[in-house]
Amino acid sequence: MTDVHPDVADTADDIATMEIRGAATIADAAAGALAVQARESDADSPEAFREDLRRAAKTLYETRPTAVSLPNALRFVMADIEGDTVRELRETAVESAAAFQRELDQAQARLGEVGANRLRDGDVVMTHCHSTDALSCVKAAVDQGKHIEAIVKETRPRKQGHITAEQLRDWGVPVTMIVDSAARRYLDEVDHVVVGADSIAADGSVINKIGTSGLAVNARDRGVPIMVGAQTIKLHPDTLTGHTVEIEMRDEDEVIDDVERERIQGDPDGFAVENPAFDVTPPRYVDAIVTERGQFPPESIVVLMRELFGRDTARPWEA
Ligand code: RI2
Repeated sequence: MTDVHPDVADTADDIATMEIRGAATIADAAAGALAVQARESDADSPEAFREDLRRAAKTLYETRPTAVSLPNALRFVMADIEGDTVRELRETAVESAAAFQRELDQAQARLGEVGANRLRDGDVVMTHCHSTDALSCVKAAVDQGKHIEAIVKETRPRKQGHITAEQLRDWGVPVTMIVDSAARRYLDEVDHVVVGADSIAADGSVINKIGTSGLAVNARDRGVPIMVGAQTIKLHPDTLTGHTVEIEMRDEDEVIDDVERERIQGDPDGFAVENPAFDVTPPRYVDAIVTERGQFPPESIVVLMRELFGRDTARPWEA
């Protein structure tokens, strides 16, 4: 049994440590890594080649299995690998990964056009975390000549809001950065909350960076519409068959380091820290889920999910 290609191991590491992050970026990287494994595999039989790919997929899958775009990317790429020879298998694998990456690329631009139609000239948006899908809606609106301003939530613990702020500023969108707990105070000045999704469940629940659900509840209370930008790669097919979405718990060091712990507590025992990465926003707090296939009320997303995934929730990374 050979190891996975070093590029696959590197990609897996980068996904695990969040060097590579954001659902679409993760999916793109996973597809790219499978293509490398396919190109570089020295398997001498179709069975060995398939096993090589399966192990690469498993290595990638195990990094952040709760980010659904990752298993969806693996499913998509692996589903189109066909042939009776290593050469055919290799070619179809490389082509399948490339087709997936092309589709992913176009999906975001299409989604952005749809989301931009919801934004009017002069609107102020509030963002949470960093989502390329959500930002594509703002970018498309700016490209349409609309003046958009942004209130950007910092998004603890990893502060990905800073990435959002920098990106928006580079597009000429005036940005005001706030700490997470200031969100409610600023909602009166906001026309749309625009967030992304890590995954979407069959009932229209949105799983996104921790803090999204609290923001959505506050926004609903203030009458501010909530738009979720999410490519269909974010749809979680396992939820069609009753599975729930597992919430990733990340290392407590992201919240508090040992020095700080020691300073506050003196003795780190009896002082627990929890660090859930995501939370679940129920569909009643979401106005629209914007995808590359159009805008959906959250309750109807199940129709799109069935159309795209059927009832097939293949797990090609399993032996
Ligand atoms: P895109 C991020 O999670 C955020 O929760 C963001 O909304 C979501 O991924 C989607 O990102 P993390 O990967 O695919 O930072 O829209 O944990 O870029």
